[in-house]
Amino acid sequence: MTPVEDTAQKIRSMEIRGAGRIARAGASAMGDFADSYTGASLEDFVRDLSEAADVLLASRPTAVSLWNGVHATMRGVDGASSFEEARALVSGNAKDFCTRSEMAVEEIARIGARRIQDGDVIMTHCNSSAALGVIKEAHRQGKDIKVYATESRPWRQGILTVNDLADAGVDITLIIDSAVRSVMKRTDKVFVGADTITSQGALVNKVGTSHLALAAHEARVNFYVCAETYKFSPMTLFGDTVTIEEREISEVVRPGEVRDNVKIFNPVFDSTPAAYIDAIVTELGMMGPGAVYGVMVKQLGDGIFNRE
Ligand code: RI2
Repeated sequence: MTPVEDTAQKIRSMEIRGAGRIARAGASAMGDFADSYTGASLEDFVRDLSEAADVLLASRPTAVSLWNGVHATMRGVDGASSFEEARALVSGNAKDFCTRSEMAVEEIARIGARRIQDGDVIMTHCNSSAALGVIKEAHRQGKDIKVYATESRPWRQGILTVNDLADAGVDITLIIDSAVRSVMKRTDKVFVGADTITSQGALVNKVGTSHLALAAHEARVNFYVCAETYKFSPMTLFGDTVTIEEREISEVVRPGEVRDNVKIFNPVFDSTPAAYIDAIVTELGMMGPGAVYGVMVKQLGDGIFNRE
């Protein structure tokens, strides 16, 4: 197995997971591919690089962060005049992307923590490093907060969340996913992460997120999304829809647990319309979902999403 295939396999099996982490892993794999490339022809390099990108992008379909991370590494390659120049570009772009990604998560923590007041009760879903960064920063600032975290079936990423927050000293309570609506009554704010944000400002995130949003809307609880701007999907500007990943039924039931003629449907993400989102916390600042379109158009103009 090549190192690129190894990274793709780790992403597919969820050994590497979380939209930001898979983006950095994809970008790093591209950088490593360039650094260790043994050929010397520009043409061969560009072709093989593109194949490596395809292998990585096939590993998980929903989080556009992976697409943006992988494509960020290829920026300028089409205009390179030599193999060495192209290799240096990919290697440098990969490091830049990872640095910018980590800085964005830290900036989101600082910006998002300002929305949290002393005494707030917060709910979160799944395991988002961006959302947890906000919560931990508020706690670090000495704000007295209490957090409810969902279990997040079937992968139970909520267990990672509660242990992380417990280690940070946050008052944390685990709830099962179906307790969301009743616990929303005692919640002040919801903070979740994002796998993809569409040009319409809709959020695609771990399945169950849309239930939190509906329950928050009903209970008049503010619903915040924490997302680096490389989770904005340029493809949705042109009308593409986001593919919702369906995973193995073995993630839902144990072998022999249900009759053979029981069908199992395991979509692992869902879509929350912009109408249920109060604000998106990005590294550029807080924005309403309606502002996403303008930011995407500017990013396209700046060539951030392009290879050139
Ligand atoms: P950060 C995760 O997906 C969750 O849906 C989470 O909300 C999102 O990525 C963003 O995570 P999965 O890989 O980038 O667990 O904020 O399927 O860490």
